[in-house]
Amino acid sequence: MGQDMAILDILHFPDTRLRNVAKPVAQVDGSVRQLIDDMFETMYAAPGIGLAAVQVNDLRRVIVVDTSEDRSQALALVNPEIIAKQGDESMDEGCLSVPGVYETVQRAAQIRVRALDREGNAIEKDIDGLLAVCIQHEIDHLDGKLFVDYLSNLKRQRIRKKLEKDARQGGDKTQRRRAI
Ligand code: GNR
Ligand code: NI
Repeated sequence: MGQDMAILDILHFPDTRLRNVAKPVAQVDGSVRQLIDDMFETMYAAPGIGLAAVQVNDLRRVIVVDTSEDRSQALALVNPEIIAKQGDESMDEGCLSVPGVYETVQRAAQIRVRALDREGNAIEKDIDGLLAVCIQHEIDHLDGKLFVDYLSNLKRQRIRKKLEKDARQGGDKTQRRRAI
């Protein structure tokens, strides 16, 4: 019965579908687990350290992350919520939906996250470092927000023009690098 995994197409800024706000998942069923598995395959293939369902044009509140070097820390979060945050952290960020662009963004340094896992169990975790930054970046995607929204209008406009040019030239050429 198990369906094969699939690599999904990732939307690129300034695609307006990246501005959609995802809807809560009512039940973690087989179709949600299939989405999670496809998202992991897509994220690892890219390669990236996180992926939100909105990036593959699915409007369910689902994210996957793995900031390990050896793909040993896979974490899927359904309906993730940040219930507490503390401190500030500046990090260079990239995004699979904004290929080839890396800019510094300031976010909370430590977060407490509440979510459902792949089995539908409620979990709560204290998280810091790169994983905390990544989860904040992914939850932003579920709310239609991109890391370029934290930059100046001028910078964002330059990035938009560059990506529109890349798209015209049929370029996915900048994407094959881990966006960290
Ligand atoms: O692969 C990714 N790397 C990354 C680096 C710093 C901060 C956030 C990220 S997430 C990004 C993958 C992605 O676009 N997820 O939405
Ligand atoms: Ni992203």
